[in-house]
Amino acid sequence: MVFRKLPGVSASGMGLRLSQKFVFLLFLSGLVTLCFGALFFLPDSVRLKRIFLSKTETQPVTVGSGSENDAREHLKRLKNQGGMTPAKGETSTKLKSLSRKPPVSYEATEERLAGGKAQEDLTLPRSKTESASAKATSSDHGASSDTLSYNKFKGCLLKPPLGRDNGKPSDPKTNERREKVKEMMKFAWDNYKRYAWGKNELRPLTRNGHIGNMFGGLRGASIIDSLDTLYIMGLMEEYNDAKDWVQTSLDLNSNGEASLFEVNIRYVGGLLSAYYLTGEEVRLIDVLMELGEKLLPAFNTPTGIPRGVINLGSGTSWSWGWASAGSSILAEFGTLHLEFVHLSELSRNPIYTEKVMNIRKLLNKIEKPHGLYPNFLSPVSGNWVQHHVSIGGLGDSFYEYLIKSYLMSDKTDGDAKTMYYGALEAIEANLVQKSPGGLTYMAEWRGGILDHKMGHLACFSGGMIGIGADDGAPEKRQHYLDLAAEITHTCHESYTPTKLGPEAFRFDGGGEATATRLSDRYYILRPEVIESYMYMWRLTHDPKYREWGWEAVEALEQHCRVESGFSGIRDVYTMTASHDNMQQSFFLSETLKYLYLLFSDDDLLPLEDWVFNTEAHPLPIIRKSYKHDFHEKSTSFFPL
Ligand code: DMJ
Repeated sequence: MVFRKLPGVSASGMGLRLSQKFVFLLFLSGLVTLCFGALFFLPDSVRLKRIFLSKTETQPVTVGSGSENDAREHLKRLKNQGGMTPAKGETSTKLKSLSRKPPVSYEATEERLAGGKAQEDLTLPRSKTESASAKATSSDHGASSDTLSYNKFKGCLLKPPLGRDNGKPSDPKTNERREKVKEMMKFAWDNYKRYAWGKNELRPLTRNGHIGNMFGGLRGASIIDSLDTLYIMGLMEEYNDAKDWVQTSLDLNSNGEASLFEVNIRYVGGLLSAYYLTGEEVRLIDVLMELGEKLLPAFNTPTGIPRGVINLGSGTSWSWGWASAGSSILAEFGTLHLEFVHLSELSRNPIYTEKVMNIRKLLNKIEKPHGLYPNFLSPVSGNWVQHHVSIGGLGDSFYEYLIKSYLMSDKTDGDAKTMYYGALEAIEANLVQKSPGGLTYMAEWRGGILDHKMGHLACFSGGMIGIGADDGAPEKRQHYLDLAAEITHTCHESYTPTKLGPEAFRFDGGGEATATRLSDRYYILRPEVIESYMYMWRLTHDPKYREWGWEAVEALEQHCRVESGFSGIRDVYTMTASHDNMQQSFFLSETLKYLYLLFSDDDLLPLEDWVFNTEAHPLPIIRKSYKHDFHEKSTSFFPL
């Protein structure tokens, strides 16, 4: 109609001349192209862009169990069920929609599933500003009761997470030692903050930050890794700085190549712990949900065994160049279980649990040489690629996560238990050795040939065997505790003469727990030996473990403390240190935390309620009484 009034437009039909029609069509198509093209220039967070330019376009085809599309479907379903409208002023993505669903306590869910409790239990988190303004106080360590459901979760713990008096030991000497560790943490943190804020690690000699390439462009690894340590130590000003950084500056829109394992144990683990300890879900939950989704495409392989490296932007994943024949690494794909189960618990999305259960199923089914689990597995064929077995690097935390999965499931995960004790039996039969000098150690196994070498990383196994002792066969319990003590003793023996230990030590060529190669003599502030002291102290209360821990504190002070932080050293056999100029983030999350716990009462993060992930981030045991049963009840799981 409008056209009729235009000059030069005839009244017949549309009334346009051919040339006018052509110009008009040209104009229209130009406009459409312009609008669509403009989408490319919008920030990633804009919803329209997400709708039109779905990330799945760049994903490899999925064959394994479940897929990222399952997650998207799930998100869609949730959204359709309502309650998922983005808050005003916030960017909206499917993911953020999910994350805005309040974390529901296990107890609340249980009640809802039973058809009893009303929806008030699903209290929405307070707004960002409200939460941010709920500043922490030193007495409550910042714990807020943001949601009723969080309170309910806390109500299900057997003991208060921080103990009666934040774990303060009554013995003044022990308390002094604990205060010393706290001072070390503050010193390490202050220097990180001063010289490397927002970077991944501090370079304490050159006084600058290190980014590295493990986290795919993500920043602030030392911040995320420190959240829970600062919190349990009562360093509240520092904790609040760390929390504020997460809320305002942690950027997940990175496009780099990340280690699935490292991002999981440090970022996912660190954020989960921070949430469970403090209840401050704003941004923590959002970030966790978004990060979880970003990791899922790594599982898009024919077997569902994830590849080791993932581009957090595109979702493309591949195997490490150094891993034989495109294989995935046992200690990497076997160290996801604890965090992924908690991601499912918080999001009420079973996909994370399904992914790790699929790995478990495959490993359970596959034939194992002498009952052992080799370190390399093809994510395409699902077969072992090499017969190299190690309790140290490449294998270590797979075993750790078996027993901890069992413990974290409130001892209901029978498969994890069977696999753990089966693996331990095979390890004892094939790898555990006694040196001529009477030291017990874990050798490495290469297709039946033993390499009489033990890595520093393998020293975590003292603690692992210790915490698993009680649930072994009754006739084996004392034996496991003895074995744990022997391994811990051997690792302590390797800490000489600086009282710090080498990266790897050997028991051949006349050596006893000694690094014979120059290239094995370095110490990079690793926690594993101290980790075993902490567990053995909790299990036996033998005072020697605290004495050994104190030796390590003094050695760290003498050899690793420099003017602006702590640094690894190049040779543990030289009294004049040569520093490597790196304060690893695990020094803050693990080494100092385990030392602090060693000098604290057992009621600080009691083992009855918490398991530590492999980066020492405490995760709560999921009680039978409030655990979600996704498989049976998933349809009735979400509020309609
Ligand atoms: C940590 O990142 C974790 O403990 C991991 O499992 C192995 N190594 C480092 C610390 O040595």
